[in-house]
Amino acid sequence: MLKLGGSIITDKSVPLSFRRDAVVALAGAVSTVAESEPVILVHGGGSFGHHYSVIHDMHTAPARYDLKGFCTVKNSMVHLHHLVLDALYEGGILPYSCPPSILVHSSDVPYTEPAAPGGMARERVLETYTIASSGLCPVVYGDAMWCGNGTSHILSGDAIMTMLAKLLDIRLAIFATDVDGLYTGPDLGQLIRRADAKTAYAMAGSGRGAAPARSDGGSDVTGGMARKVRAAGDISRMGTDVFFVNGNRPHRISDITRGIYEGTLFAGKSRGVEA
Ligand code: IP8
Repeated sequence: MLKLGGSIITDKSVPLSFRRDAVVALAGAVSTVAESEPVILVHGGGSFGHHYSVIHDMHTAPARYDLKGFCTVKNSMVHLHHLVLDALYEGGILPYSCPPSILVHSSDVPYTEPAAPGGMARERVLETYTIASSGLCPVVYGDAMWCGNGTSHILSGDAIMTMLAKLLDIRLAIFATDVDGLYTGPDLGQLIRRADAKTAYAMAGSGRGAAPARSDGGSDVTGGMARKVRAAGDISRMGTDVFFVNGNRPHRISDITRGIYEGTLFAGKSRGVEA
């Protein structure tokens, strides 16, 4: 399971800027993996969804957000998703679009994460594995979601990663961002090679389940790196190895599946991966 972060698929400093070449290159690396094992992709919102979420003041907590704003955010994600699908196809992947609204019951959309499995359309989630096993590659994305009773919210791709990991037996979970992994300090400092769930929760700062810090200069309504790290803690506690790697070096993603990594590992069960 691989999350393509918004910082990889878009230029977050320029609204509505898709990084087509980066996604095509990633698809090339991922397609080699998909030849030997099922792959599920999730992508973030970057300078599409987050750009409009900030403008329309939409967040992860359900509320009666302005409906025009809700539609604008959601439409921007459909637009980005379409661009991602085309670039994945060009790079050698056969993408199967899975809007999150088919995987989550709208009236049950949880607003605290990790999300409860009760909120998921279990059969649909299990079906993503069957689809991935058939040679297609399911592609899910963070989105603006209807919650019922006039409320909506932003569901991040990181929360989707946690939700999928709860129902599927995931071998590896990889978060591709625009840096080499996680570092000991804010000015990069030293790359952390290996950590565990406890460290993840400590690093996420505000503690498990608490409101995440804005780690992206206020332009990331879902909490940026803090939320990703918390998701890594939750997924690794389920027994899956979780990696943070630089998506601008696509071979690092395929290397992980061969037992070699350059990045940060949150160790689940030991699977013999070497630094
Ligand atoms: O980039 C957020 O997904 P994320 C999607 O994975 C929207 O947090 C609509 C902002």
